[in-house]
Amino acid sequence: MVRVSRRNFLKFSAALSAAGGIVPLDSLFTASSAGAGSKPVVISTWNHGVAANDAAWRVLSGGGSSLDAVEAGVRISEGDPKVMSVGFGGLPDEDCTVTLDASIMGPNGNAGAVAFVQHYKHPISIARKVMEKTDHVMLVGEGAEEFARRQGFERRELLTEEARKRWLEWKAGMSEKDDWLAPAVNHDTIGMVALDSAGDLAGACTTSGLAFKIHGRVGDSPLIGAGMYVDNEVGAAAATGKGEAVIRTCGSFLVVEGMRDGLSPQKAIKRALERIIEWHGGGVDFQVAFVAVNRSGKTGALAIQKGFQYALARDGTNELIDSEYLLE
Ligand code: SD4
Repeated sequence: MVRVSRRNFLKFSAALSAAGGIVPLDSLFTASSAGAGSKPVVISTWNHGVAANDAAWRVLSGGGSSLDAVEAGVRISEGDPKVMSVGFGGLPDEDCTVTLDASIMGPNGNAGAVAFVQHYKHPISIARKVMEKTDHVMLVGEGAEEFARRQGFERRELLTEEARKRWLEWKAGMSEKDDWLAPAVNHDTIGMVALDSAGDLAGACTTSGLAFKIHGRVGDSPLIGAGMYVDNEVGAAAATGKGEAVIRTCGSFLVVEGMRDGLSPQKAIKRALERIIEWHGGGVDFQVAFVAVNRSGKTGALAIQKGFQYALARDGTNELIDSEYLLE
């Protein structure tokens, strides 16, 4: 059963508060995921998406490109040590090493990605360099880091004291009966998709992946078509949640293909999530959620389980919204 969303927090853009404007609640509701499309618009995953949207909106409202907007947006989460699932301060893997994955895709169909990056705070910007400076799409590990160094990125330690403390607590609670199949403790990857005033789409996705994962594990976020996908003729989508389930089903590509079939972003996400649930035998206990936008600026967001939130910025508003979800 699809749950009706509840808006528990409203954040107005600098422009609105500067104007001293109080926006009637009803008018905010019409700017919801079910509302009519408009541009520019940006939608991103989780509560830290609000700050990320603010940065993206500054680019979009100044007439900037969706590609610049999504990069600027997710860099906020990457740089914030309090966001413990993305970038600097992200939770480490089982060996206490922080490894980052990211992907970016623009309106011309070009894409860039990096995975298993250990010493650079902004993998999304390295991914963009891969897209723009090479004819490759993806670099991983040492090769990605060497490329970043040559591009002038600053090398640094990503593990914060707080993240190390969480790792120590996790380690202390481990027993030999433990495996890596237990539900992951963090699902806070930032995925962001945007439509600019010129009508062009872009997407970005960046993460430290599942906390305490096996050293070397890479999830969906850096995989074009899984963690994020853009087709400028159709729409864009980005994923959060259990990466393995998203990889197996080419999740974001599936959402975009749903829109190509004529579905609204919301219905396209629903169809993709139903496929994931079905694919995994029905009653699943993991979380997967998508955000999406189509060419006309209509947005969608939906999760398998309760608890997912997304941030939506358009028309001078930036709201954090409790997502609809599919399973009880
Ligand atoms: C991954 N999808 O690496 C990511 C994890 C995550 O919110 O936390 N998503 O599988």
